[in-house]
Amino acid sequence: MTTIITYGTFDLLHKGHIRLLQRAAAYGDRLIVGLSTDEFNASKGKRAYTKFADRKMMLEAIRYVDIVIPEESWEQKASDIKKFNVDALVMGNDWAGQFDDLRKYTKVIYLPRTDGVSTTQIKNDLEHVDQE
Ligand code: C2G
Repeated sequence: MTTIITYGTFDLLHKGHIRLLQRAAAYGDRLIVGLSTDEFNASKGKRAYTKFADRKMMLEAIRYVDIVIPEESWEQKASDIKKFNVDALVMGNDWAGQFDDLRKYTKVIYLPRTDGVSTTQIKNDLEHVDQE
């Protein structure tokens, strides 16, 4: 049983998120997602539009996702890796190098981000839609 883990906020779910999950899942038999809680997002300087419970429900509905756990701190990754016997941590390459310290516990893979889409861009575009 090869276990992959990834972490994120996954707010306003879009194809960049889905493509990351799809590619991450392809590395193993099961994919665990550490989903940022609303409180942890605040510490990342982010405020998700969709609350944790609904983001969790939506991720669990994605065929590539097997387990969703709360991401409450930066430090939990090492213990998650041990607890779930993780074979690889997979993240988008906007995080390239940030988690190399975890190479002592597991493989660390950074995948190219999907160009042209981001939650921030969606929010900006919607703000400028002409009011009917
Ligand atoms: N992503 C992507 N392409 C995009 C947008 C996002 O591949 N166009 C990837 C990111 O690189 C990340 C994942 O999708 O691996 C989730 O992105 P976010 O929800 O923005 O997560 P982030 O805020 O980067 O949180 O401890 C790690 C953090 O929780 C990651």
